Amino acid sequence: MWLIMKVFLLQILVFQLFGGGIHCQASTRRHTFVVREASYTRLCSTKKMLTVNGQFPGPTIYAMKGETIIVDVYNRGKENVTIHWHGVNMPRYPWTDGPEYITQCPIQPGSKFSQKIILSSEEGTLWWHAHSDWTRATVHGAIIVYPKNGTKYPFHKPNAEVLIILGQWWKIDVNAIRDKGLANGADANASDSLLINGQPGDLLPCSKSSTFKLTVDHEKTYLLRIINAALHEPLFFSIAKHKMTVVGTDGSYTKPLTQDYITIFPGQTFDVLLEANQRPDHYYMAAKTYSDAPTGRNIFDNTTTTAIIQYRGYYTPSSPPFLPHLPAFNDTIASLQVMATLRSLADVEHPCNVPLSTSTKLIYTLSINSYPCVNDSCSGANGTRSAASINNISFHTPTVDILEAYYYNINGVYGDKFPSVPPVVFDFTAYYLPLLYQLPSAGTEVRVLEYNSTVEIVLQGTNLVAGVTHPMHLHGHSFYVVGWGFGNFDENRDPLHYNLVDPPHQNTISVPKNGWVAIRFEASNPGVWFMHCHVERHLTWGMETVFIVKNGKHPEAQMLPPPSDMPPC
Ligand SMILES: *[C@@H]1O[C@H](CO)[C@@H](O)[C@H](O)[C@H]1NC(C)=O
Ligand SMILES: *[C@@H]1O[C@H](CO)[C@@H](O)[C@H](O)[C@H]1NC(C)=O
Ligand SMILES: *[C@@H]1O[C@H](CO)[C@@H](O)[C@H](O)[C@H]1NC(C)=O
Ligand SMILES: *[C@@H]1O[C@H](CO)[C@@H](O)[C@H](O)[C@H]1NC(C)=O
Ligand SMILES: *[C@@H]1O[C@H](CO)[C@@H](O)[C@H](O)[C@H]1NC(C)=O
Ligand SMILES: *[C@@H]1O[C@H](CO)[C@@H](O)[C@H](O)[C@H]1NC(C)=O
Ligand SMILES: *[C@@H]1O[C@H](CO)[C@@H](O)[C@H](O)[C@H]1NC(C)=O
Ligand SMILES: *[C@@H]1O[C@H](CO)[C@@H](O)[C@H](O)[C@H]1NC(C)=O
Ligand SMILES: *[C@@H]1O[C@H](CO)[C@@H](O)[C@H](O)[C@H]1NC(C)=O
Ligand SMILES: [Cu+2]
Repeated sequence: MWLIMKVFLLQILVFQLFGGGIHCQASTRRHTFVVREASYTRLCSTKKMLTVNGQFPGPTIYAMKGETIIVDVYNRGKENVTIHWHGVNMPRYPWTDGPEYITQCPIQPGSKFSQKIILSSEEGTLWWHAHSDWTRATVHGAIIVYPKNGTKYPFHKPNAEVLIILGQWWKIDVNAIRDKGLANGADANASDSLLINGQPGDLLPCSKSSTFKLTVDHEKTYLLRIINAALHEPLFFSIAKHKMTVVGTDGSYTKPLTQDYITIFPGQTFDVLLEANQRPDHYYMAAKTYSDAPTGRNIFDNTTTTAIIQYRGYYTPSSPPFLPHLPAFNDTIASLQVMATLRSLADVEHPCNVPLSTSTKLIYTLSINSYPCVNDSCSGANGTRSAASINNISFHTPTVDILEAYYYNINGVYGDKFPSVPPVVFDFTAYYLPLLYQLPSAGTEVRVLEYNSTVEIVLQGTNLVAGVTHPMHLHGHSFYVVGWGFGNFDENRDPLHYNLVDPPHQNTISVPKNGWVAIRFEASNPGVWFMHCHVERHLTWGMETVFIVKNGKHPEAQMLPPPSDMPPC
């Protein structure tokens, strides 16, 4: 009798837990993110670091195209934090996009913010990360967006899917490194190792048993969802004796592109198909840094991180496993190979909507800069303090977020005079440049865009201080990459060679060292949207700016009202 009673009670409980839940699970999914400290051991030493739910890399969010997900973010750490959904366009809802002091004030220790992730046209691999100081080194994870019910991948369904998150590991607290760099004006110290799924791999000390292993079956196909979550380093990635076929990037499908290696810049994602079609054995997948700064100013992590692909079956494995060939650390041409050949799918189900003409043309220069220090006492180049700018404005982060300042008409937080062209036109990529140009001006200027304007931005690298590559990331809009080249953009000649047929659709694009990239998008998402270099130290130095996209006339073309629990400043 007692037993029957218990079973009966249990049934009621089960009914409430699952039966009750189904109703709301159909349209929304809800996650809990608890940001808190946890101890992690890598490279023979242990440190405390911020994590989400004690996981590193953090939890994966699974979704279907077009869904809205709610994440209840609890800050149980000791520092301010914000979370950004990287590559999610958040239509009409910048409120929970995440960049600190741009769209919100930080979630302070002990408080909570319920964030919406509003998916629309994105499909593929995206990710989420902290968007406050350098916390994203450890606070990040994947967002996987599956095709809607009734639609499928534009390629043969893989036998399995594997997440590959690339990262960087410092033995000490990353924010201590950031603070020290800010204090003495120096470039940050290189990390102690690169990571694949949180692990340095067995070429590094104390890492053998924890190396990430992927077991594969011969003749099966695997979809690798690769994310570069490293703070600073562009990465070459390859798999020994296997080809990879790129089928998507940044939450958008591409024409299949078969490669021996890919270069993945910070912030970017790639979906690649791996066919396990080699002799059953053990093979390394490996990643190492691409770094092209001038000799003497080239501080980068020179380690190689590995994981193992292990065929199932009975055989005597090669020892050690085969290591893939990766380009030389400074091979700029190799680093651009995928970018040079990547094309969007541009078919009936995945149309290419690149604006064929543009109403707003902007030219933005990306520069490393320097501020003089008394008696050349700083630790940057020639005793200066390192800085960075867009159109010579080194962004000064306000203490009230720009979104609320805009929405509530709070004066004095930002100006709307961001220049649409460089204030001084010079030979941007010349070998020798006047030292006078190295000094930036500082400010909190935004560029206001009319609703539905068609925008072209030419991102022009300069050779000030050090011409290096800059992976530029735009919030709120994915863009089409219509052209790129080395040297200075030529407004008469270069547009003739634009790809307006099947340009890739991305949210992060690397502007080559001493070169340029042209992107186009329709400013159809009203709100406040950050654009910045995804090399974290360049962001810290000021290589960032903001777009305000105005409301359109129709109510459906206007920003939605804020949630009631916006974190206070
Ligand atoms: C999608 O289809 C699956 C199985 O066919 C079903 O379980 C699920 O509820 C559907 N999801 C939505 C959002 O319609
Ligand atoms: C950076 O590295 C140098 C040399 O190894 C070391 O002396 C310095 O303390 C490091 N700085 C930080 C912030 O770790
Ligand atoms: C990187 O490391 C390798 C061996 O570990 C060394 O031979 C090479 O000189 C290093 N390169 C740079 C640019 O530091
Ligand atoms: C790359 O670095 C090596 C030294 O490590 C140097 O000899 C070579 O010229 C560099 N290549 C380029 C393209 O800068
Ligand atoms: C700068 O150098 C001069 C001459 O050596 C010295 O007199 C002065 O105190 C220094 N200033 C600072 C701020 O260190
Ligand atoms: C940037 O602005 C500063 C301060 O006004 C000026 O000294 C510098 O020459 C400018 N540089 C460029 C490249 O416009
Ligand atoms: C936005 O622009 C497109 C053309 O690019 C046009 O078809 C559409 O009607 C416009 N939408 C609104 C709301 O103005
Ligand atoms: C450092 O100073 C020297 C001498 O004035 C100059 O030639 C060089 O370009 C400077 N380097 C940087 C990065 O400013
Ligand atoms: C945390 O955020 C609040 C609100 O913006 C701010 O007043 C405070 O200075 C921040 N704390 C730190 C350590 O930055
Ligand atoms: Cu940069």
